[in-house]
Amino acid sequence: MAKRAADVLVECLLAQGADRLFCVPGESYLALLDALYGRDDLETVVCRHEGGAGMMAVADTKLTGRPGLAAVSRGPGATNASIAVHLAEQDAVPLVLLVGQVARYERGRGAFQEVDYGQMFGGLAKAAWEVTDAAQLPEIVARAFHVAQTGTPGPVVLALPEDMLSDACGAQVVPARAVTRVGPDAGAVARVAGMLAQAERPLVIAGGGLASMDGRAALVALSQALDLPVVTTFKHQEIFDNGSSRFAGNVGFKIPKAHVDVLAEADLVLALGTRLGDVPTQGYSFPRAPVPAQPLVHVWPDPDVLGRVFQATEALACDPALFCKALASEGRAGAWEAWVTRVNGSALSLRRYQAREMPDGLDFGVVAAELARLAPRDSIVVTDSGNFSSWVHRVWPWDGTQLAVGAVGGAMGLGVPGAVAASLRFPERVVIGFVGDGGAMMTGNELAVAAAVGAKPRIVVSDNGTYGTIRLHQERDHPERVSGTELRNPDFAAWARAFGALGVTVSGASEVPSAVAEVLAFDGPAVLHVKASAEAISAFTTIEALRAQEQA
Ligand SMILES: Cc1ncc(C[n+]2csc(CCOP(=O)(O)OP(=O)(O)O)c2C)c(N)n1
Repeated sequence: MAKRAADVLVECLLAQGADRLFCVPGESYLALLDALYGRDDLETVVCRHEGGAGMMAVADTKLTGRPGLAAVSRGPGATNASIAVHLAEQDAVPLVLLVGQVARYERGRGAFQEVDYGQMFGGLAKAAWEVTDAAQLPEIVARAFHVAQTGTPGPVVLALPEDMLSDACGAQVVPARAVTRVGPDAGAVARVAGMLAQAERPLVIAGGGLASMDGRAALVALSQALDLPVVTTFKHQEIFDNGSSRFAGNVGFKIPKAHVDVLAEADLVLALGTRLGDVPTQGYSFPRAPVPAQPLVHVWPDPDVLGRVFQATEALACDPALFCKALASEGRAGAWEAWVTRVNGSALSLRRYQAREMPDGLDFGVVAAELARLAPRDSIVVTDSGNFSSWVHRVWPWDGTQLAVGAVGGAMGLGVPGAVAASLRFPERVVIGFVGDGGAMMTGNELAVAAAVGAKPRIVVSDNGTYGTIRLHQERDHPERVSGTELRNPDFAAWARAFGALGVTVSGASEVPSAVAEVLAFDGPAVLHVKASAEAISAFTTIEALRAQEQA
């Protein structure tokens, strides 16, 4: 009996190395679900919202380096999943999203839940193709995975007409194509070595393009060989040992100006594996756009990115890890111990944290610090987007070996599904998902998936009764006019228990050590509900201080 296209599709996905599909079902791809029936080589993880399914796939790719895979229904399923497509684009990680599509004879007729995905995802995805001929399915799947991983990695959407999936298909599986890693031009590396020989205060800005273990090793080797200080980009603090004498900090949000001023003393910047967006450049101020104040070496695999904003002295379209290796082999070009000590001292001053007594709840730093103290060193940290993560970034003992998942693109809702996906991928490790009360309620229903599949994320909810990040901006721009940022929350411990998870609430510092120990020791999904202070609005400031600044 001839195979269905859906059966061939499963074989194609396996050939690409896929082993897990996050999905919310839809009648538009029943044949695919049927082709997955009873298979254990391609696990189907049934999620509760397509945003959650997509976020799990994004987290999975961040942990494995292989493209994340999700399947959603047409129309509303696809629109729900679009947050993950946007995030994969912002974070430059490979994602393949399969979308059920109306039958071919219905296309263009305004059929039930019909969407033109090429248009819808046009500005978000690297590509969005509709497979109208089953005979071409293997070739298009192989291309989708390839495009997702090459150049600037990102999302690719495949729309699969419902009737096409049931067509007889005799096409052969197309094997995975190797992703070419382009090395640096030898002449350019020699010129960069020459620039280093002239420099007195060089600085490396290292981003997610070096997040693989191979990339991190190459970065460390470069930093050691040439004595280069390294500052990491937003949500990529994990890629370099924060205890190293060459650690120069993290250029995330709300970094104290004093530290940025020290970094800006650099007389040569090597931006490696980062696109240099507005966050790592602190609003395009350091390096300054479009013409930096100091010579800039920019290394990123995609030539389209280089030169788009910054006028680099040397722009190398190549694999950043291969660049690190090539430059390290050029040998040490100069001596700048005092500079390394200076930037490292400034970075370290930001990592020291003194918890504050607050009138309205716990300084979230108390909980983050206790988890940092007690959690196993190889714990995986997943952070949602929000101010609570400012404490995590500040107090976590990042040693360059840990895995971490966070949304560079700042999307809320990655925390809970990301932690579920991480726990599924690394069942033997402790996975801690930090979320705010805002993010927890966006995709927190995915806790039901943890219970269903035996994942054991430890979710830590900072319940400060506000969309704190926005409140901080609001207090800056419109002091004492709290509008649209307050939250009234459920009892998050009871909420956890409703999912079959452990639920523990802490409201005072003295309760924290035993609560943290209990949550870490629990053999199942758990929620630590932290009654957090809103006054302590971030790890760097308070509402009172913001208001005082405004008055001054
Ligand atoms: C999906 C999405 N919606 C809205 C925003 C805008 N936003 C950024 S942070 C934030 C508030 C986060 O609040 P919470 O999760 O409670 O954490 P907190 O900042 O209070 O620590 C909002 C609304 C966003 N980044 N993503």
